[in-house]
Amino acid sequence: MYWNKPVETMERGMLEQLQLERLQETVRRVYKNVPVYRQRMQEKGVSPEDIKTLKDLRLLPFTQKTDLRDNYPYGLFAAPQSEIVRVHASSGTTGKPIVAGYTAHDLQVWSEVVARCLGCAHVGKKDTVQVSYGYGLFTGGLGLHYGVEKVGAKAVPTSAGNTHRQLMLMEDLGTTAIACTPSYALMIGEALRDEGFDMSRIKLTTGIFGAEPWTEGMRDEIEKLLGIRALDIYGLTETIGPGVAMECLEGHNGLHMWEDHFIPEILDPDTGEALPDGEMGELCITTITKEGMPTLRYRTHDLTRIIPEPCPCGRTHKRIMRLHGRTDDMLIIRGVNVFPSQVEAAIMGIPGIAPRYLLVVERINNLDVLEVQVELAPELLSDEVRRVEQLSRDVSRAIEQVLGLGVKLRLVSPGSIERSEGKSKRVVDKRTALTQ
Ligand code: DLL
Repeated sequence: MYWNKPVETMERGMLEQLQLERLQETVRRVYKNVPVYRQRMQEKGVSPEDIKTLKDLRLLPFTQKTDLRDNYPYGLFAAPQSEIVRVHASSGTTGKPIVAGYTAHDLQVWSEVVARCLGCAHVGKKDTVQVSYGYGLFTGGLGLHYGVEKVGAKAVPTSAGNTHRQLMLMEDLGTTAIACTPSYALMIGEALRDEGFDMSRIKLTTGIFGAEPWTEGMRDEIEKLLGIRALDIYGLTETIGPGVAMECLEGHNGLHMWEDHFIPEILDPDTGEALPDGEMGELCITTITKEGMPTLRYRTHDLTRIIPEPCPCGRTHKRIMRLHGRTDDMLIIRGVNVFPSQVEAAIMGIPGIAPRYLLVVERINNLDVLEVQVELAPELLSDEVRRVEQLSRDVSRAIEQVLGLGVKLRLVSPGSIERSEGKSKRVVDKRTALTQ
């Protein structure tokens, strides 16, 4: 079992000293190499020399997803392009994705933190791990993959989808652990049951689930269906990908954040003021070892709290509570991040379409289905059937291209999407499993 004991159980004083040194180095690096950070720091009257203690983190400017969008694709990179060996991407708030870059050292760090996560789940050399997160620009597949190899387990890179083949391989290869989104785990569990697989030939013991919100209720259901222990893994593209924090088997409550690589802060989402440990607020993360694209005080918009009590497992790295929701309107549909503003960007300017839309999300047979309702412009006569059909194809294609996700499109008659005097309602989320 992978267990970087000296680091994972490091005494707090030493850990904080290490964090300070790494923070200082990161701040020097971005100040020197990233004009946006330098300018922001100068505007706040802060220079790298002002970071004398960990508390001085609060002097630094925040980073937001919009900063990644505005500096697309490489503006926040802090290493020369010749040192970048990989990029990944995730949804931005409008048409373009956000891009993250990794140096060879960043990839080593990433494998290390994912390896620690697998260690938390007692996954090691004895295991065969089916990596059913998507491989590609999404960080889930490749992120888990290299961690699995680092712990010496056998990686089965099935990627997401093709459920029947997943089940066949699970049985034939003797898969003992699976990494995927919790909703896909439920689907797999149901398919195993419905397709009449002989459960005595399924060797699964452990699940590593994340990339979307899930609840204790969902955990119970997955554990029962698959006969496994289901553990929560957290991460985001902007800070590295999966592996920022992970539940351990001993604690089973709260996710250890690897504080020698990431510094967590909990903020009041409205004022941006730091809150004391134990209070619920927005998680803000500073990366302190990333070279390719370090992020200073990244506002995740994820809501959680720090659990101040030590964990029975002996790890000294602070735990965050299971993620509680978001402060913004980002939806996660089949593991893909979706902002309503992306749909708006896609449909704007298509002739015959009014800029009015509604996203309806449902979970049907444990699969998220996104219906997008878009209003036809009043001038479009509804008897022009061929025109409407063509329009329907154009609008679907425009939306699917921006989201990278299949949607069910419904063109609705002019004036039928509810108007509101205040903020317009863009989303109806009917997925009951997400209520905490
Ligand atoms: O979802 C990275 C990842 C891959 C994490 C595989 C875990 C497993 P992004 O696509 O950038 O990265 O999405 C990041 O997903 O800000 C959260 O809102 C949400 N999220 C990730 N993990 C969890 C989790 C990957 N365990 C965004 N619980 C984050 C709840 C999660 N939400």
